[in-house]
Amino acid sequence: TGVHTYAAVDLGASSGRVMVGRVGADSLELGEAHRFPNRPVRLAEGLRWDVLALYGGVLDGLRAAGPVDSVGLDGWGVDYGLLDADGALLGNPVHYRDARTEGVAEKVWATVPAARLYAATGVQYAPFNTLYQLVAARSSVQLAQARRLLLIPDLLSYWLTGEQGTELTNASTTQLIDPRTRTWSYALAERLGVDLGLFGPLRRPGDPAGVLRPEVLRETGLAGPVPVTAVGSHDTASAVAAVPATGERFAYICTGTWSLAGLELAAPVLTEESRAANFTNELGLDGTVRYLRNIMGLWLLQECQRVWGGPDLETLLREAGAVPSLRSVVDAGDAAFLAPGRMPERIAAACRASGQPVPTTRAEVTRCILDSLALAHRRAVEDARRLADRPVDVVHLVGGGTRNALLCQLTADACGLPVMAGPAEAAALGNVLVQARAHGLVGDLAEMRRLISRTQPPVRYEPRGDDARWRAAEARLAPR
Ligand code: ADP
Ligand code: LRH
Repeated sequence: TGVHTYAAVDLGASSGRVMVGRVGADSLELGEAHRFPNRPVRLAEGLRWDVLALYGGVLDGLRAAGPVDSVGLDGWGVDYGLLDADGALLGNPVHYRDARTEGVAEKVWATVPAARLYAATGVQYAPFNTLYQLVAARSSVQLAQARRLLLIPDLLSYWLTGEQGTELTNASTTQLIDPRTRTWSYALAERLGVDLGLFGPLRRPGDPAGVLRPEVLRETGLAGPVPVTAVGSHDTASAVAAVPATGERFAYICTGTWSLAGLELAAPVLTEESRAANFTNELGLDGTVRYLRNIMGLWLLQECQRVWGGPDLETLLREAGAVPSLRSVVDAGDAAFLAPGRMPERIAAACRASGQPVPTTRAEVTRCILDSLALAHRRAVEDARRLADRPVDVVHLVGGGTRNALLCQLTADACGLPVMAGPAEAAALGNVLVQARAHGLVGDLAEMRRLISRTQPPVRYEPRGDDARWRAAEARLAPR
């Protein structure tokens, strides 16, 4: 029939899903085979991922997907599992929101100053960068016993195939890669006592990554051989690859648990000004650089929903839509919101501290979060185009947050630019198309994007022209 079928495993911080993409000469369809929650677990030793439950969800998803030509895996960045000499997992992978990295960066900077670290890796400061996690774990029994480190999507890929590797786009979130050479930063690792031998060989998106093991075929009812193909295994890399841009003058914002906002560039920006603005240079498909800033994202709302006992999201957003806009805003780029817990209180405290009205009802808190996210989107787009010296005519919004029409409209208003919203499952689409391309079905990145824009047309939001109000709201926050 000329139509090929690909399973995309996409592991987000809030849910995992197995999506099925059908790709033809000029067609692309995506369906959901299975979705499962990703619920971190707090143990006495700290916050951990329930990675076995995720693997179980992946197997269920592959069973539900049925026959496929290939499987690809992507997931959130920076975190990893350790394997012992027998290839068995050592403990539960540590969650990037765990407190073990508190104060670690400062210790690292005593050996390699922050400015040199940025010049060498282009990665923004975040306490959870893999580099800091490894330094935090330096004297742990587990790390001493470890013979292999696999980033989360690579770990699940290993369990499916028995083969080990380190996919490049996700490796770039470790802060151990040089974005100019696109390989390990050997000198830096040595200086900081990080053993690069722990990582498996680098793989690039499109590389073969093994075949499903016989036991996996039996458990999923699939008939082999089923190849696994390396994709942009950092979920943000896959999502950016699926931005349905038709021109070049676009900014993107991937909105899910995080908002990742920035530009696609041909080369990294490693200036001191860029470091001060906390922009990162992660690696994308085909030699591109994802020049972006991490913004707390819908995590702020997820955490409030948790405290409120899981109210209906649609009702909450409708009520928030009726609350007057921009009464109070918080800095959604502030790492103070990184840890879980007591989110409505922390947001109220931040409003109080900056002398703004304190949101009290759920609708007011939700409105404050959405206004604040839109404001952070504005700042990031503005900063990115200034720091990279690139024009921007349109903002593409992708990810689960595009299902939130209020957030899309507020982002258009705040940025003063048209917003093209969708697809919501961009990471899965990028994952599918890289597999399809590895099998000769689609062309370059621009062609992939045209195919997505034709088959999954985004929704357009026009800015409503109240720039002065957004500027005034911005002035209430601490200068960046
Ligand atoms: P991640 O991949 O980080 O787990 P997603 O991209 O799946 O995140 O986005 C999840 C977020 O999308 C949710 O926290 C929620 O705020 C938003 N979202 C999902 N579905 C809807 C919906 N039907 N209406 C409004 N917002 C939604
Ligand atoms: C989004 C994401 C983001 C990383 C964070 C840890 O899911 O991969 O790009 O910074 O998780």
